[in-house]
Amino acid sequence: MTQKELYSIAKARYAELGVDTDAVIEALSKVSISMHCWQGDDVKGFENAGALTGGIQTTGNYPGAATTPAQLMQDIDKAFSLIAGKHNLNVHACYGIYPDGKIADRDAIKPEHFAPWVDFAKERGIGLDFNPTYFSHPLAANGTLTNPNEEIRAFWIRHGIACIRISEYFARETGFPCTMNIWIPDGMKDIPADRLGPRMRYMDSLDQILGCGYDKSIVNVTLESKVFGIGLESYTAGSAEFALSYATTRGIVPLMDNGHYHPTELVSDKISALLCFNPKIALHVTRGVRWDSDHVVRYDDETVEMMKEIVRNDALDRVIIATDYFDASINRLGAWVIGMRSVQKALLTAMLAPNAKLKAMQDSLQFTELMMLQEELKMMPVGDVWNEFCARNGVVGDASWFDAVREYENTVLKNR
Ligand code: RNT
Ligand code: ZN
Repeated sequence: MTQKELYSIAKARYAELGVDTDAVIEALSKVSISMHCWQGDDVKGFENAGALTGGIQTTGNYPGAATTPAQLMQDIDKAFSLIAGKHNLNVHACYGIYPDGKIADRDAIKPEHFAPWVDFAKERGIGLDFNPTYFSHPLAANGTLTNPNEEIRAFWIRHGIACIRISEYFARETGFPCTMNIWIPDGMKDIPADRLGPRMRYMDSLDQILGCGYDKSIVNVTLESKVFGIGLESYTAGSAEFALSYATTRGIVPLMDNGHYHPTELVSDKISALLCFNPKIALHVTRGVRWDSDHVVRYDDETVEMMKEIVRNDALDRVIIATDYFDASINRLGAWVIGMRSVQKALLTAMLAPNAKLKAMQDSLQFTELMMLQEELKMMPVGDVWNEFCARNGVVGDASWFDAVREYENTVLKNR
């Protein structure tokens, strides 16, 4: 049977459930995910900063990591060519580009250092998102925005403001709003003597950064929480309660990274709670595995459940979806594409569910029927709709996308 025939059978089967697959494909084609640039080079950036710090870690030594802006951009292009739709690119502040080798310190970065990223985005008609980099820097060794040393704290406040200016520049130049996510690793390996002090300084630092005055109609500032980091096991200043309270009281956007909670806590359950109180929320979609919060996203139950919470609550325009993971043990391009396509597969699955019908079953207390239908839905031909979605967007739906990665590895990555 041809793909078209398989699709028309799937279309008919979903129609029996009241789901219009053509409408779903069209809706999914419009969903833009913010793809992180840092999967391509193990979060190294272009400042020759040395080791990755901040309690995050990449493991593995797969050959072919990008080491220059040109290589990273080439890899991003290749990855995008295997992912349906148009997506934002998410850039970290440590990815400034310095052709003369004169690297600007973090508090002195300027829009001009990111101009090649703007050119890249403009040429492809995509938006850019941004992140201050509060790690992998000598002054980050003992805290950034919580630092008890006022000079060091002021340095990092200046960094935050510099990043807001770059975010405004991104938005103005590309014509797409820019999401700027603040995450700091600040915390303690062992039991603190003072938990409140660092949090009060963090609050003040953030107030100073946001107080710089910026165009809120084009820059969405988000604040990401975390539960612990490597070497920061006992205390994290920017905990969930801190970040959420700060974001809601200051009118910025709370960001949940689903690798940043205790293992039995689920972000899929938190999305609706936050939607009650916030006009917008943001997600870092990742996969936590034991101590690591940054494994490559897969098409697993929790990813699907998170996407269901966005889709069935009609919140696609209220939830900023970004990826955040880094794996140096496999082909980095493969990691990008697998993760992005997994988020899309999860979104597709959520969109193909008869959500109104399921909700009505819950409200009328038909719990056995609800469980039955939720399970039966798992056997529906989502793959045939996926293939059609990919075909309509000019990319391959099946595993043959990987041929392009293999070829790229043999012709480009192996020569690095
Ligand atoms: C770290 C956070 C943060 C980083 C990026 C590189 O635990 O998830 O989002 O992954 O800023
Ligand atoms: Zn994150």
